Amino acid sequence: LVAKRREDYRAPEFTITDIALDFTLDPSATKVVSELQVKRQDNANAPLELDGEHLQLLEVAIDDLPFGDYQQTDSGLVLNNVPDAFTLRIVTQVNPSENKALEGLYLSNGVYCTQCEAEGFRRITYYLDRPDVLARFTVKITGDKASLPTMLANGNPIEQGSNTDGTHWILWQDPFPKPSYLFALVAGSFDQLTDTFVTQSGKSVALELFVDKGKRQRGEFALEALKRSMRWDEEVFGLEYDLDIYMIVAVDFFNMGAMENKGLNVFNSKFVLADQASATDEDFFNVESVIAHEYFHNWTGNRVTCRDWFQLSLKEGLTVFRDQQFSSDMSSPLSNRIKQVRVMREHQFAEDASAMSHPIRPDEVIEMNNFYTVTVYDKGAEVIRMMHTLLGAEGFRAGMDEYFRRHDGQAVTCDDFVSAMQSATDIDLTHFSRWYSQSGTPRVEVKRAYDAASNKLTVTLTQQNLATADQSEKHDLYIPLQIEFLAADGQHVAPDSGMFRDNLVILDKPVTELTFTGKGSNITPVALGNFSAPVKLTSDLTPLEWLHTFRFANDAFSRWDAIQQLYNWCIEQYYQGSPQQIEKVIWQGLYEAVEASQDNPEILGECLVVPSFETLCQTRENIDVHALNEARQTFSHDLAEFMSDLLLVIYQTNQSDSYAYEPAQVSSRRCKNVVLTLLAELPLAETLITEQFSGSDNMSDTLGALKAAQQFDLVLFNNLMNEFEQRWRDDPLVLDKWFGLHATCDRSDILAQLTLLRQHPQFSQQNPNRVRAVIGSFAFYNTSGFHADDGSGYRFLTDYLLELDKTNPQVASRLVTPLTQWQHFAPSRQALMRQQLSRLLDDASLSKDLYEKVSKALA
Ligand code: B3K
Ligand code: ZN
Repeated sequence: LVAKRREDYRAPEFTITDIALDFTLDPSATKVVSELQVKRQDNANAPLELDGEHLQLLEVAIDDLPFGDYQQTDSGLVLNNVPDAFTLRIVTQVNPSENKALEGLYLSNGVYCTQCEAEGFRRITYYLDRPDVLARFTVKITGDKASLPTMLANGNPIEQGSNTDGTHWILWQDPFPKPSYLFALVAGSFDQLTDTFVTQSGKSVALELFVDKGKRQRGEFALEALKRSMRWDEEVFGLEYDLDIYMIVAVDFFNMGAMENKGLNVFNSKFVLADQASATDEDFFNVESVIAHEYFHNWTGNRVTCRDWFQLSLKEGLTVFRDQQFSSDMSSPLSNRIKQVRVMREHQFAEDASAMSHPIRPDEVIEMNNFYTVTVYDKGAEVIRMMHTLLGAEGFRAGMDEYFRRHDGQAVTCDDFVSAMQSATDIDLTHFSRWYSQSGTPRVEVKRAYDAASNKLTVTLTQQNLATADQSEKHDLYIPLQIEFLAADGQHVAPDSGMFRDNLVILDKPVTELTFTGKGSNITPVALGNFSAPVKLTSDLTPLEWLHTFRFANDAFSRWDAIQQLYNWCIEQYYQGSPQQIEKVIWQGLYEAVEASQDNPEILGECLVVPSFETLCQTRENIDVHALNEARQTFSHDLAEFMSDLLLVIYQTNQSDSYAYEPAQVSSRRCKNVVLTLLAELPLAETLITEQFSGSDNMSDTLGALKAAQQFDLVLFNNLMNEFEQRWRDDPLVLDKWFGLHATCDRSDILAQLTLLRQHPQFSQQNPNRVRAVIGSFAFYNTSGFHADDGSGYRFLTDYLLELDKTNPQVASRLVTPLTQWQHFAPSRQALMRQQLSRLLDDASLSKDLYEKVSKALA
């Protein structure tokens, strides 16, 4: 298997201006007639090489005459001696019911649907399946009238009719030329929600949401979220929707979250369906942000798309940034920012420290589906955010306007984006753009030195870019570091010079120095405000200075982060076996910090979350997993004990009468449930847990009680879980929460439990949501079970992946991630993990998805 390289990009030799598709739907033999208008792009005499996989070829004709001068290969069809411009007719047959990879055309509970990004269209017909070939699509669908009353494709329906054999047909036309990855077809029987949105220029858009029969009410929130997204994009970016219809379909079998197909988004039902009884606040949040994300793609992704897949962050990083800004406007900037930073510290830093490390614009790819990563998406969004910080909101908007002015209707590169942004202000982005090509997490160190003779304090900011698995040579980056300085009395002080702007310093070389003259030695630098750059920060702050930061910093994120840093330091003392290093004044300081925040449930709730095990791993090497996990738990226990009276008060004050999904309630509920998890360390929690469980009128509180019970004691946990199962046994989406809780339980017989879960009537290996709920939860979040000392957790995952890879390599390849991230652990554990990776690599039929990750992890 050879990797494709970014630098090998070549413009296509042919293009396709128009495509007419004609589908005759049948579960095992769907016929696809494709008529392409093909044009040669260069003068060479090259053959036409079309992509195609898992297709049965029935017919080829050029300009209405049968054509025989072609070869079928493993990866497609090569047509020799073709004219410079011609009509190519290709008839293929596919088998949707056997398609368990859920790429191309497949069946989800009887619903026909498609997933084409990145390279799934080639499983539908032979085509130039690459994003820089943009064609106008018309799509005719014929299907059984009774079982498939709804038949959808991109654009507008222009004609329909019935046949005498019980089938009906419909013709869709999409006026916007698009790459094949944005094609979609859906056919099935649904409940439908409809609405209208009037755009800022007065155009009326029909909104249509399709959900499983009986689930209409659960779709209402998503439809409202869609309207909020449409309005927001007009207000903030001046971007209006461009078709007459916007359709969203929810399906149960889906490999990822959702897909932004032009005018016809297909969604994992998990990101559409939500109501008070069945969805948590977090579910509501996710529904709204994924709805927004896919909607925002209509401009950043669809109107302007990627030239090639190495440029994926062009659309994904930018669209994630846009959905983050939207979410933050809809709810609260602070908790949103914390959520985003948790993803970076838990998952993206881990990826960058592993063999899968890659720049946000990768250079080498074997299987493109492996690169829909936290690096491309979330670090990509951080890079866009840094541009936003540097250019300011206005400059950023001007750059975006210029980007659309230059590139609407085109397939472009990340460089094109940066150059449009560059044109908006005087700020030179040349050095900055290295963030696109360099992988790895930079380290930034903050150190102070005081010279008494001159009464001068020097703050030294050092950046260090260490080699990663994919790149040995590194360069200095252009890092915008938000920073403030606190004097001993909590007042702010400013350095002598050297700031880019108020509170912003640029680190563009290995060492940057800021000096303070005549202000004494006692100055606390508060660096990385608002997480202004995706870096790992170390500093010489003392525990008491973290508390000082919490009290006096202006930046709310920095205040939260100060407490996180302090927790990290405390846990380290436990880990080193000397918790007595944590002096009384520190415990007391933490108590006071919590006490002082009582009227702000938002920051309070976030501050009472102890850093996750995964986050703790990112700043340590040679980790003893169980010792670190235990250190974290013991610290949590002691913290809960130390402030139990206060926690009880907070728990009692944060009760709301009747449920609403609105920011103040969400913060307060979160605060209450975070407190309950901490209290679950103590015997007094039992009544609180059972009472919350039985009195709950919403899924957030129910799940909060279950999580606390899981922490508290197995007997209570099992009782409540049984009750929960009785209530929700026929609701797979809700039952996923139940599966996930069982799979993350800290118990010695966890593997037997997992076996039982796999035998549960609602479990299905074909359904990615179920697989992620059971196997994914275990591998990613069951620290004690997955990392069992005898390697049984690793073996369990490997056994499972060997099976799953045969049907759904894309999902298998996601789930292997924890096994590939062995770098931070002690050598003996690394060996156990690598041993299982070798078992995977030994499988001769391993998919290229798994092969790419496993071979890198073993290199
Ligand atoms: N663009 C899709 C992701 C496609 C993943 C293909 N393996 C969803 C999104 O990012 O909006
Ligand atoms: Zn996206």
